[in-house]
Amino acid sequence: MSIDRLTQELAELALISAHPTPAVTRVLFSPEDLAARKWLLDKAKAAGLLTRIDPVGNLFITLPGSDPELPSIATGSHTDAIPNAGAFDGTVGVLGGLEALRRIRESGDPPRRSIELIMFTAEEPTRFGIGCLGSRMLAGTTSAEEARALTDADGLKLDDLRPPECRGNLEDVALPEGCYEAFVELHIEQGPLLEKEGVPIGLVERIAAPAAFRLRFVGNGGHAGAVLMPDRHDAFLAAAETALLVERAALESGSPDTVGTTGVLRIHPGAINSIPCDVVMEIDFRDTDLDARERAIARIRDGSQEIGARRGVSVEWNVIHSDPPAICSPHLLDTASACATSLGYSHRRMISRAYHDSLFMARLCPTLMIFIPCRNGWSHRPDEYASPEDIGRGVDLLTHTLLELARK
Ligand code: HGY
Ligand code: MN
Ligand code: MN
Repeated sequence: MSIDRLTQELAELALISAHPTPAVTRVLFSPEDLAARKWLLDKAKAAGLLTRIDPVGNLFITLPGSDPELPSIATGSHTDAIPNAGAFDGTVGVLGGLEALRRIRESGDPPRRSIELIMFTAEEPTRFGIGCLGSRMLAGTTSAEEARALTDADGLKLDDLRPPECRGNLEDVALPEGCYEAFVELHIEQGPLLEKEGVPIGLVERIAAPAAFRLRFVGNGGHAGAVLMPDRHDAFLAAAETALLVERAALESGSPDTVGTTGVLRIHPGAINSIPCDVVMEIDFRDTDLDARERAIARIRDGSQEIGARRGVSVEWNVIHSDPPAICSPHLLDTASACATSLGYSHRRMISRAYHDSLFMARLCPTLMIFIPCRNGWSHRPDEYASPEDIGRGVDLLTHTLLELARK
């Protein structure tokens, strides 16, 4: 089956970006995000599929089954992109899912269960500092009230940003458990394993548990020339020492999968001749081993207080989110493995170190992720790349797996 249509669409979507190609930037409810949503809905309608949008902006594209009362089979991913990202993170799962639905519809043999493609709102944390907002709300992990309280760097809230077509009641987003029979997400690996081993397909058993924290350091500030070093309470240096502790706690956690990143730092007043008096720092910390993660985080939290006390800087610790890892469905793993074997695709079981909407869909129904290789394992950068051949195998397997699940 030709992959040209999908390859062409991935290239088209990549051009809907706040930054010039090859960079891709599409932040929640930015003009580019809204344009990408409209582009996708137009594609879905042109394919004769049903579409709807929920109050937080999750898009649902449905291929009705012959027995529509049965719980549907779902697939999906995201099209939002962090600043200076690539063309394949998330989009392979959304456009690959659209391609699968079109192929099934074009086969003329309707599935028994309806198959629903979901484009999740805000998988990336860029706008509000929390990832997977759309799937968290579908799973009821984030309430409407918590979502309304979120503010972006400009103080804007969800209700300031939601486009007219998403104007419904946020309380209506959450879905009941069992609403879907299964959920399968196709995604690039965002790691080097599959390419290194020359294996075209990864079947994900566990999705790492992400936790994120916002720290605020408040010191005395002052004139960069007039305040002598022993008299300083420099908020940035307390943050810098804490960032190094994040690295050490991850390296010394006792688990090879622990990763810690200080990716956001805001310094006030941010003038070259003024000592930083107020610094906000955001930490992303993950592991598939929850105990190892929690031990390392406790070390960072206690250490940051010790650093602040020693430097005369106050330290505020806020949890942005702290989620348990997801375990994928053994039944779905076996189903996809049998489909891959029938297609002649070698495959391996593995973990996901990135988080995905599957992390929250796993709270609603049996869930599986299918990975394909990406060049050098690179992702979240403009030179992120997945070949048409690898994407084609991923879509073949996704299509066969969805069909297999939808016929039961
Ligand atoms: O950060 C992640 O793991 C995902 O790409 N948002
Ligand atoms: Mn991403
Ligand atoms: Mn992603």
